[in-house]
Amino acid sequence: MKLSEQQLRLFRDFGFLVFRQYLSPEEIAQYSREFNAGLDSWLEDGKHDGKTRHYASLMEEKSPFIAGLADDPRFADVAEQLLGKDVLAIAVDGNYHVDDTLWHPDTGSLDYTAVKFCIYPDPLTADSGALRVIPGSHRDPFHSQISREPETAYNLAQTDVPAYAFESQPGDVLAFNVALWHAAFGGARSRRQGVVVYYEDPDTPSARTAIQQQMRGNHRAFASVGRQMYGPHWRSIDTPRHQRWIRRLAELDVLETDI
Ligand SMILES: O=C(O)CCC(=O)C(=O)O
Repeated sequence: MKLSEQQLRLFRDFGFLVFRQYLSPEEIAQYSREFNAGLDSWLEDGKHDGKTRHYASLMEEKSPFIAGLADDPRFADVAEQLLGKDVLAIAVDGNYHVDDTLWHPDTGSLDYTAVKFCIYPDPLTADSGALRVIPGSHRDPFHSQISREPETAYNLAQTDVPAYAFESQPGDVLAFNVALWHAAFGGARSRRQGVVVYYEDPDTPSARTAIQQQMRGNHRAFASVGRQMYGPHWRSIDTPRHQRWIRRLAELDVLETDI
């Protein structure tokens, strides 16, 4: 799939892009099944209590279709075009969210670029947990000026920060630059969100260092719940591009956890 000049420009200038009905109804039905199977398999009694946010990797054998989306040209080729270079697939995972997600970007460093595709398998509106993004907030100086405390900084409630709300139907996908500020409000307990994340394949020392630092944090998060980030299923996906990702992560010394 080839993005148009306008789509690339929209992503560059505003930091996000919406793809309506990117996954077919059949695909989203399979996505939905595997999502629950994957997330529930990381729960002690196999059922989410709706009380605390629950996160699980979807790179495992319980969710082969979802894990395979990282290799799907609709995601991998598009990520390469959005970032304008080779990318590395970093994570495919899911969340049962339970509370509002307050305003934040996903990275503390602008030394590398990355894109996150968000898949919400249930219909969402602005007030029932749709992802909100602040257009253009992925780049400095705007990026660094925004406050995590809009109440104090701007006398605005979190929900009143000016933003675009990604109101969605199952099958819609939003891709955003991970430096973009985002939030979500009013979702139901166990609101489902899946993501596919790619980092740029670093070709400068500063990008490489920033990615290595970020990856250590990613591995630590997995280790804290007794899991390995990249298990046998993920490592065994046998496409040339996937195997190149694995080799490159190893070369960058970020395939394994060092803790
Ligand atoms: O609550 C949400 O849907 C947003 C989650 C989030 O912050 C993210 O995907 O980075």
